[in-house]
Amino acid sequence: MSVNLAVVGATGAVGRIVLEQLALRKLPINRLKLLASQRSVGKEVRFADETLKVQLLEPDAFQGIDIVVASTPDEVSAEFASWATDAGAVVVDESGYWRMDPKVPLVIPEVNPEAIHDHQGIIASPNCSTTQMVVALAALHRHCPVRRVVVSTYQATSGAGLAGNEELYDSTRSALTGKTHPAKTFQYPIAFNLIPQIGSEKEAGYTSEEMKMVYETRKIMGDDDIVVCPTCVRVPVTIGHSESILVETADPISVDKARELFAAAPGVTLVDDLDNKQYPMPQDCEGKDDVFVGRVRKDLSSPNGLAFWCVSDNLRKGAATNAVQIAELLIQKLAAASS
Ligand code: 11C
Repeated sequence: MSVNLAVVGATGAVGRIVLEQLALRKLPINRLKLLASQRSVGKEVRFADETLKVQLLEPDAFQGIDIVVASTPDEVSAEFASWATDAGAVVVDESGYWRMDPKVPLVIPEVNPEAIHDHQGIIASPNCSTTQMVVALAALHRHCPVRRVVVSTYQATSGAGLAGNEELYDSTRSALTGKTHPAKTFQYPIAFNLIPQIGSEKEAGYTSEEMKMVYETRKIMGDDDIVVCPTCVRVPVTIGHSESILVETADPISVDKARELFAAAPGVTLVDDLDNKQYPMPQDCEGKDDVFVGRVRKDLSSPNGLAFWCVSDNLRKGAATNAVQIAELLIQKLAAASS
């Protein structure tokens, strides 16, 4: 079977990769519609062998559409989602707006694919820093329940969209020529710097980005007893979020067993050979769909603890790839229902 699919936010940093993924993964698309705000209307975008024109995101835009893949700011998603669901489409939404709504499944296909069956028109895709951590944690959790996580992130500027990368380039050029570049997207100049704030203050001294890692992890893993203590940091890297993760499980897991679990887990690639300087780095993970894990070792401070390093392309598995994988699951579900 083939579907009519709309991509909302097609000209953004993630939307462009959604289109690449749709073509690369050969989704059975009958009609593809590209939607965006007035600013992008009329822009031409290549898809496979075609050139498509971006159309206006408006209430009537979803007639005849089966599936929507959307990468927009929260407020845009809050407004358009009912236009799509009223027209009978299912929305795969990458914004943060719907994720914690109890009626909306929050899905990582390698972790909780069954959750898509409970949708009521909207399925949410998690925040990028949550997704890569949960794909890795799930490998351990299936063997022995995860109880506590302490995570520090090193997040790429593209997490803030195309403007984030522009600001890194501009502020780097300015710094190299002895000038100062005003920070707009980030709180401070990002060149040659680290900024320990992503998002706004949310609760108890944690930022909105950090609290996403707390709440989304529990919802996806279906376990409200998992406690997460995050620190999210913006770093001068364009693509690829990195995370230093300490995890405590209900019983100890040996390093060898953990490596075996990571190596066998869907969506995980293990790169772990310190003697030969082999570990994941953002440069090597850019443009790839997996979550990369390395530096697996015992947590010296806890008998049930393991430490590891985790890197993934935040625009791919962290955003576009995960959403397109959810669309694939929906198409399988539609095909099964129609056979
Ligand atoms: C960042 N993780 O790196 C954010 C971007 O909730 O989908 C994605 C925000 C979200 O800035």
